[in-house]
Amino acid sequence: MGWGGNFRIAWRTRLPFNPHMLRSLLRFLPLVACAAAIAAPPPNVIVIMADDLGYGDLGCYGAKTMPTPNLDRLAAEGLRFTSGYCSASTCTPTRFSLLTGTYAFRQERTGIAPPSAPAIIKPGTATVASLLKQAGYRTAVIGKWHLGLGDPEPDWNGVLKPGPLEIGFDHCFLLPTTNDRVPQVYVEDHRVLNLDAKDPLWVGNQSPGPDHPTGVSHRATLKMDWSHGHNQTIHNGISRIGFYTGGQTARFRDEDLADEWIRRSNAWIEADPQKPFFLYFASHDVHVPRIPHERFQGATPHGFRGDSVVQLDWCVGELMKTLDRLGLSENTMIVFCSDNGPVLDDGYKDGAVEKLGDHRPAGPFSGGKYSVLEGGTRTPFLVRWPGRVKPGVSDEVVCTIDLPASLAALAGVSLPEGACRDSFNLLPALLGEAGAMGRDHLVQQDNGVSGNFGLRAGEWKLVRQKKAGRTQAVVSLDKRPEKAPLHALYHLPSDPAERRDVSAENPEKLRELIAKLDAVLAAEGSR
Ligand code: NG6
Ligand code: CA
Repeated sequence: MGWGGNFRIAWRTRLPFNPHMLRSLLRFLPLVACAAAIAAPPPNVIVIMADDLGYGDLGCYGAKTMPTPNLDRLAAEGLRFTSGYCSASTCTPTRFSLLTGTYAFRQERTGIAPPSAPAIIKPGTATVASLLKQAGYRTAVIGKWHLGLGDPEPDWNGVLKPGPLEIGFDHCFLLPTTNDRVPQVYVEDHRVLNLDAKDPLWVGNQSPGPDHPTGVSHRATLKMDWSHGHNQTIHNGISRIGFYTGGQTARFRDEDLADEWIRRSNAWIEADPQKPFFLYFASHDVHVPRIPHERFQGATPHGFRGDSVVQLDWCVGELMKTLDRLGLSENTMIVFCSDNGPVLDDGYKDGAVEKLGDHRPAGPFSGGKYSVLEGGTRTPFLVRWPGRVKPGVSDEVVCTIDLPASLAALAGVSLPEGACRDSFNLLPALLGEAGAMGRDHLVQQDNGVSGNFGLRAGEWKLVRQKKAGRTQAVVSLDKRPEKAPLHALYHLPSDPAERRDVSAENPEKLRELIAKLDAVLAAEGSR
């Protein structure tokens, strides 16, 4: 399937109306209908990526005390995947793979990016954005980037290049890193927005001087206390990772991030709703520091972590409203996913641990953010396209890394040689077509530094620790007290929580999966 540029030009051409034309049109209606079916305009695509959202965090995935009506509606009107994954259990590697379609462990320095990281995806790399742009789409990324800017480092007061615009996006409006890291400014296209040249922005990893207030020196003044790390420069009463000074007119308030990104997304969609578009909406919810807008504070019994889920749900609802208002809902494919599994205390004392109650952020799974157990990467995954996708639930294995190949297929673009090396075209499975299959295997990585891996293959899951004897889920939701062996094998249908290592009973399966994992890790690509 696919729609070429010519169709789109024909589709956009408006003919002057007259009665003679109407008569001819009626006479040839069957033919016209047939042609219209062939020349259906390519769908718009919105990929909404949540941050640190777990499998169990939404109503449609079983949460009882997180009101998520908009996401539940999205699920009810689309396909809800029970084996939808991101490719890593931290942000930067998942986002790298979402865009490039290549496993992050294949490229150096794709772990969590520091504030002054250079652009991690090199200009010229084929990405989901460049492929759709090639098919005639307008392309934008709005939200959290966390894939580095500039080369060899960001020029905060100058032109921030390379970045998204050099890998296929026409427009970007970004939080450059992640909001617990400095600086709290927006980057629009190639520049920091609202920067006053008389007050340059300085960003560094050493304190600029002994008088510079930090989360340590001014701890009593903070509006949210830190629990580990996150105790350097203070902005908006919250201390962060890293140091910065200046750029006062450019700084945002954490409470306003979601509103601003929705405003910007709506404006960008509305600017040219006739042309097909691809929007990558990268929410910061529910990453730390969790500072939802005042109107969402207290929305759940779970403190700011729960309230941030509600804010995220509001964002999804606003995007859906915009599509409805512009008459675009029917022909827009929305993919909703997360960048890694859940975490409770990720460096701030925001009540996530104390106010958890009976809520299970990772649903039935073990582990969470930073872990290669299922909770680290098995996350909410929804696809809605009313004109095309029949509502339902799918148990097929799909992953965010498959979006480049699948969306390229949707737009009728072929992948360049050597590009998107681990991205499978799963379009039929993503659209819920009868008999369509998902992946038969998927490698799950953590931040990429520890060298732990998971391999999901059918009903089986192999977990490989870099070193035997380490606890399985470092800093994770349910840090396991037991020491993990080098390899463990789990049978997911009977043991979704990966508690019973069945490798002794299944030596052949174990050998097969170890060999498969080794082969994927050693190969140039797995597509
Ligand atoms: C860790 C941070 C954590 C979070 C994570 C990145 C500390 C102690 N922990 O290093 O708070 O920022 O990096 O999260 O600093 S991610 O979702 O963007 O990958
Ligand atoms: Ca994340």
